Amino acid sequence: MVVHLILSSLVLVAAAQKPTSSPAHRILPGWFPNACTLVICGPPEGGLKGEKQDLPRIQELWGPPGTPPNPGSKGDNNLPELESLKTEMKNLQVQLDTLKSIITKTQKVLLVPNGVMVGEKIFKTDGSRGDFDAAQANCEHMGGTLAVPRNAAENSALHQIVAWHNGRAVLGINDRATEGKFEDLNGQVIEYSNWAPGEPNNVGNEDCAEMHPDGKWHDRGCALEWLVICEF
Ligand SMILES: [Ca+2]
Ligand SMILES: [Ca+2]
Repeated sequence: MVVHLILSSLVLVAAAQKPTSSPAHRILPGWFPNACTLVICGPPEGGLKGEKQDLPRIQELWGPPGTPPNPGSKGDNNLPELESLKTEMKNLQVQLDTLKSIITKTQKVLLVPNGVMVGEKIFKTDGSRGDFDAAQANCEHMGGTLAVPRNAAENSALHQIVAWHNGRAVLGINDRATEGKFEDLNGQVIEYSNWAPGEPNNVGNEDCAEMHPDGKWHDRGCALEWLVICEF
């Protein structure tokens, strides 16, 4: 009799837990509310989606497994466009720098009207005077350098300013390093000169140069005082 009662109870419990077609959210008799069920599924027949069918495409783009993409692979299709953008940005930066330079020069010419423009260079003076080192320091303070004519046109432009002042102006050249070799302020031997006849003669150790009102150059001692003309 006891055995019969136990078997009957098991049959009732099993019947209560039999799955039905009822909605999943319905709490079935004998189930615990808020309990969880773990469902483990095997891979679908034919493999996971994108596993096998996408492999050739991936290998086409990136090469065989275990190898990094190379510059010639189809995965680098964006590289030429990227390089093109970089080049374009560099060109824009150059144009911007040029524009800034022109604006800066224009502002300086407006601030100091006693200037002459020749090519992309501007010679100007604020009327100050000084020896070679003071003149260079003054020009640097204004954002320029001491005037150095590089060709006949520049010499003519500088000559105009010197003639207006009817004086002598110091040039941004000297032969302090090597006697007889006149260099610009960057240490480069000058390629253009307009020395007066018999100059430079280094009389009494003359290592600097001045422009006379006739536009000709003379070497002179660097401690003399001249009209300061800067170039920008
Ligand atoms: Ca000399
Ligand atoms: Ca001389």
